[in-house]
Amino acid sequence: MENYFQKEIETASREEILALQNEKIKKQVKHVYENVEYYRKLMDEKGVKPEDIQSVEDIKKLPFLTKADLREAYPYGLLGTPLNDCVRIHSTSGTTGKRVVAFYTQHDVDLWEECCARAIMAASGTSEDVVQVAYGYGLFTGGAGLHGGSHKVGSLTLPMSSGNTDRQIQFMMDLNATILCCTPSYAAYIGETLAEQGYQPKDNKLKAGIFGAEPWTEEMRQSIEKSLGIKAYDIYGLTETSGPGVAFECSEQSGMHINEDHFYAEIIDPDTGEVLPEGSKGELVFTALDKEAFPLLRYRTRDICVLTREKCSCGRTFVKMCKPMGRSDDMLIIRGVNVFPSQIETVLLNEGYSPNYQIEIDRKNNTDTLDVMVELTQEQFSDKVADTQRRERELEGAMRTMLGIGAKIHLVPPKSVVRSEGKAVRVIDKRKLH
Ligand code: DLL
Repeated sequence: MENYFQKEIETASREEILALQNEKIKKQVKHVYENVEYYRKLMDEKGVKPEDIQSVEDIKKLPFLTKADLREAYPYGLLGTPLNDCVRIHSTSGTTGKRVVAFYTQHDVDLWEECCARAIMAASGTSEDVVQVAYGYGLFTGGAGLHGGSHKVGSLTLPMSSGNTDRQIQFMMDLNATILCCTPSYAAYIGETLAEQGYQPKDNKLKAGIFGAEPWTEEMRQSIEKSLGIKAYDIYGLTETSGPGVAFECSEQSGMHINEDHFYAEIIDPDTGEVLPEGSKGELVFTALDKEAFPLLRYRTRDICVLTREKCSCGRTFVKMCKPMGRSDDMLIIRGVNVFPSQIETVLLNEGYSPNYQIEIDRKNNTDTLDVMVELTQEQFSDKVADTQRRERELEGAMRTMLGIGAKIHLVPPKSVVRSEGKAVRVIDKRKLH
């Protein structure tokens, strides 16, 4: 039997969802126009007034917001309420430029936690469960989001935060954790460490995992499911829209339902900004329909994605997004060819290698170089040089077929690729093209 947190809205008819969205967008645009000077200016420049937005169909008249706007308006320029009404901030890790700082009223926190509760229940969670939250706590939204969702479901919450893997395993085993929440790369690492400590997948009580915050492939899902003996569910979100829980996977495990009562999704052509018809591949853009403190309209996520409205066996009617297929800004262009890191991961897992790898791009004599360090497992490790070289050549062949360009493969000893307790650093681009 499918498990819902808010069945009525999660399974509402298309007409009901549309009616709700249309009602919310009118109020929201008015709220933003009246309270966010930065966005009011953008609307004025485009000649759009709040009255022009009567339904979600009209959203395409509104200007986009980008990360550059967030930087420019840092820190308070996009606040929709007095700072005094806010109860929390979260922030991105912000490797380039200023961090993104997002603000929340209590109402915003409540809605966000409900979205996460929907994700936990869609992954079979109930008040009987013990939810181990191993996403980072603090400025990152992962820990706080799933923690709040777990409370709303009424599960027993283990607020572990990320890291300290031995302690994670001790709590998981001693306190019978049934649901694990963390990044997929950390889940894979926990699985690997459990095996090293002599545990079989059946030795733990876990039944499900809720993994997101970074791209991961179907092959990686299968390998995590096997190593932990669980069903692994995807969850998506970004700091700018609250955090995790914008979209979540259900029992069908074939894409993530977007919480459409709170977020309106569009797919646009990243070059022209034109809205593309449903089913097209393009950049995902979100409009928050009822956030108070940080009410972003038409925020460009840079995530490349496809939306589908095919009927889902779980009974939910919310539109589904596929796993993000890369970003319009992290797509690598190597010797003129577009390469997504996820393609490289797919080849590695298909060829039986571990998901522990690092991609290094450089430019020598004006030619791009692509090197992939791939970690061998203990079983695969061989001290015969000829053996290793043969395998490297084989993998290079498979890589060329997938990418259309050559990559140099370096098979490296077990444990030599640095492990991550949060988001894995997969790509080192030394070309300094930006
Ligand atoms: O990563 C929020 C989150 C926390 C999501 C925990 C899921 C679980 P940011 O740090 O702002 O927020 O990063 C947002 O991460 O635009 C995507 O590119 C990527 N991302 C998030 N979830 C997924 C996912 C959190 N399931 C950025 N698959 C987004 C692929 C994801 N990429």
